[in-house]
Amino acid sequence: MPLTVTKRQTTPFKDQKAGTSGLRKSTRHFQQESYVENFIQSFFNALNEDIQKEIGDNGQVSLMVGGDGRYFGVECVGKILQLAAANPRINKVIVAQNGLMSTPAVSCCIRKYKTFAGIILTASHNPGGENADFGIKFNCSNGGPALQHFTDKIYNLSTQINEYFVVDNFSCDISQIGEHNFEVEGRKFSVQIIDSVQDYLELMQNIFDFNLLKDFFKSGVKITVDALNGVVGPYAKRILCDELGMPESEARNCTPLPDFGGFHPDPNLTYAKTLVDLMKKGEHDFGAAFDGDGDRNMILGKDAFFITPCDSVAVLAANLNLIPYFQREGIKGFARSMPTSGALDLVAKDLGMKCFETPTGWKFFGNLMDSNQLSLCGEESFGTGSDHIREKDGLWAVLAWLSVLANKKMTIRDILLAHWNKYGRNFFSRYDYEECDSDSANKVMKHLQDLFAQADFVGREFTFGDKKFTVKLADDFQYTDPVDHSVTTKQGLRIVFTDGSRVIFRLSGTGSSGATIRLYIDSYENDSSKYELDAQVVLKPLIQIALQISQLQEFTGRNEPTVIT
Ligand code: VG1
Ligand code: CO
Repeated sequence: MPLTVTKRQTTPFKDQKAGTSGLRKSTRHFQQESYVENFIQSFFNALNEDIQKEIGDNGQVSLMVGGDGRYFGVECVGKILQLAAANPRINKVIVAQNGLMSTPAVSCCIRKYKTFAGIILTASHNPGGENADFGIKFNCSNGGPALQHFTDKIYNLSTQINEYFVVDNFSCDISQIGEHNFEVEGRKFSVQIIDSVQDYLELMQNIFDFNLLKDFFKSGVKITVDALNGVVGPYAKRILCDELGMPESEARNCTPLPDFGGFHPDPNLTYAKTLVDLMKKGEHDFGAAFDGDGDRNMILGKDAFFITPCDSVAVLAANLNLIPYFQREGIKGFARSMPTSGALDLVAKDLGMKCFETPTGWKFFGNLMDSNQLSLCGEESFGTGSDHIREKDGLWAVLAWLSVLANKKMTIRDILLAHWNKYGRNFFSRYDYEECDSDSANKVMKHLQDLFAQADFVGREFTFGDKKFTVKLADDFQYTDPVDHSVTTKQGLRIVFTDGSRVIFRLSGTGSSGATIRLYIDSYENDSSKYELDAQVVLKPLIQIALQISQLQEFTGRNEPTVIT
């Protein structure tokens, strides 16, 4: 049957505005008629302008499409193919086999196959399924998340859209690797199905010393991972089991499922509890969990010794020279998101390197990497990564940690103790108050802004028990990108005290309903007798003062956070 383009009338949705990382809504919301079509067509309309600018009148480009396997993903790939086939500016779409591709693998493949852009079908660490969340995220030709000016453009176009173009009878079997060729109204269009696990494996082989890692696995060390039924499972099995020799039985929940088997695929101490409980038994030396789309990681040592993501990136920074990729490429600089603790800054200072402080969200690291100023970066939200791609990378972080362990021949706990003894320890915790009602969450933020505006707030003293804190700075974090000079405002209300301790309040930009308030607490300690204390005990005065200043409990009626990290 000949393939022809149909123009279809539509009316705009008013809510297609991307948050911290793409558009996230309930699956049912995405399933509304024309919802996906409108959003993808708006993306194509924005993209076509860029193609015109960069390649000219007859320019055609290719597109990468993958997703984390959650419910509605395969159906959505089908819709994207029908719309892409109708767009004369796109001559090829590369899709991972069965549409399954981790976020880091999409970034890797955009760079490897040199596609003009990419679409990732994921709501990342949000639960999946018919009654949970779905998400769509756009990436650029550098492999990184689209920048604000581009997502703003898509949003503006989505508020005015009145038509989209589809090839109704277009279909393609995405389970078979290979190239499928089509002709749409006399124009050639192809769909290439790739094995992204192989592509990602090759990238990792180029970064790490696989022989060293194989020997490490043979040495008797017990390693286990839990993919929470997210998309990283097949990558973990192939790399850790087939290549490096980890027993299959240690690759837990490694089959991607549309509802993640009921897990909330967020690798933290609350939602990855089964791994935490397993590690507490003391039978394993190393445990790691990943989120739904495989860009986050949580790393635990023996007896569930927890490495905060802030410490994780700092320890890796101090040991990067052990990894072949960095021996070859050199170390260009470091970066962390503003709420992430200052542990990384201390290593940077020691090495004489720069450490950038960016707003929350991986998209802010891309320009720094593209301009050769950044090699390693991290976020407190279990994100660690390097300039090998332009997304955070959970499995990369695991291989980086295993490389450090294989070289140092020390336990995770001893590595951390040695690190704190050299640099001091940044105690860090994050309290998440999920699904607060939006009005009360806004009231908390407004209350803080009003306080910050008072002339005498700086200098004010707060006490809890015998601890006294004096406000040194209170502001709404703002960032000027050193490369493109774009300014991003309202990135978190922070109070910095005279001793360097910080408390930060932010509203999450990845939720699909209500509001999540995040409270971040960071405090530096260089009294070595305190390094092994529990962070919750050490930070208690600061946490109580943060709650007192913000009146968070009074405004929201919430006495306890949903998640403590
Ligand atoms: C959260 C994290 C942020 C992370 C983002 C995307 O955003 O705090 O650090 O980059 O999720 O991660 P927010 O706005 O909810 O605080 V993922 O794994 O969802 O792509
Ligand atoms: Co994620």
